[in-house]
Amino acid sequence: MYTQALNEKPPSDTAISAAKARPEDAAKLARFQAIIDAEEKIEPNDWMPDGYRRTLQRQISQHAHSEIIGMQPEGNWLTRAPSLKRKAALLAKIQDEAGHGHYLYSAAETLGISREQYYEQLLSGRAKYSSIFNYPTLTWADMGAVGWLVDGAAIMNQIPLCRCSYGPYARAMIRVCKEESFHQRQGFEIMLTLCRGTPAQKAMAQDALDRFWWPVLMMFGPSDKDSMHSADSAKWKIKRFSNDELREKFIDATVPQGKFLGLTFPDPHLTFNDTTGHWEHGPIDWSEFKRVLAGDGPCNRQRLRNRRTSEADGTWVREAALAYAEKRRQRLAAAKVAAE
Ligand code: BYC
Repeated sequence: MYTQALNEKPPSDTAISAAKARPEDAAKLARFQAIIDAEEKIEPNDWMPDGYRRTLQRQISQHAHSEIIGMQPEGNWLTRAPSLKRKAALLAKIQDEAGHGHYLYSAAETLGISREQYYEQLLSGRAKYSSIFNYPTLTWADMGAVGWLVDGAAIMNQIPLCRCSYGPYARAMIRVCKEESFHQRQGFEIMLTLCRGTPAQKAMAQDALDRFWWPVLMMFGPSDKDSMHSADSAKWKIKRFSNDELREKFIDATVPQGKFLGLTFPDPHLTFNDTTGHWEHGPIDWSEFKRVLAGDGPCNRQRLRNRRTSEADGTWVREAALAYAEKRRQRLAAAKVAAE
């Protein structure tokens, strides 16, 4: 999607240390910030401060990893979907997520790190991916909860990213958001069907909400006071809303949907504040969030193990594709020589 040939060679480590040692050129910085303040896009070959580049490399690649790892909890239910229609929709959703991962890796590559290097960061356990995908999907209702809540949270976070200052990321997000909104609807529709079904089906939907609600709220990241990257990201118009603002918007949008389903949120403190017009929630267990980020969530090890196995199992496919491309190149070159 983005032409790598346009990119400058990534700087060597020595060049990076030299750049760190000298203060950024004040005039360049001022011009860069003026472009951002004028709501214009920064493009891959434009000058950008190291911090802006690093923030985007980190965020976009984490986002890509989340899409790819996020295929696993749903893949778990593909062979057990309750009907052909449900299976087809779930399969399409999972394939969309693979596509999102690829757009995002392409966008991240424009920042001077190759896709293979990003993969390596993920497989070695150095890169983060969204905490939510370290929770198990225990019942079919979890497919409803993931679509309704996880994709619902993803849309809330990603719609503002369509206006992110970095062109390739913003453009990738437009298509991703369109597809996420179909995902959210298919999830809600699964929940609606279960909630209108037998008491056992409704109980299954309630159980899925009980297990996913708090981890979904954590998807938006630490509270604003603990969010170390937010100030820079807001200044650079990567983030348009803070973590807490997006969490609040999500709760405001989702609580009426849950009430429509006839479900109860697992938060005794959840109350509507008539003065502010917002729902207020109880305390989030940030120790759980930290545990999951540190690699000790219910499924962290399994998710990475599966990813590493897939990468190893796919080696022969990549090698075969490269060998075929090389043979084809040689055949075409030979045919050209023969024709001359
Ligand atoms: N999980 O300073 P903060 C999807 C980390 S895919 C893990 O607030 P920032 C889907 C954060 O990285 C959804 N880590 O950071 C796919 C940082 O650590 P590092 C994925 C988290 O970046 C398949 C530290 O905590 N969406 O929807 O300003 C199926 C401090 O945080 C999390 C995206 O990736 C977390 N939840 O803000 C279905 C969206 N939260 O990196 C659905 C793009 C925070 O310094 N990303 N951390 O080691 C963003 O918008 C921002 O990166 C975040 C965090 C709001 C997530």
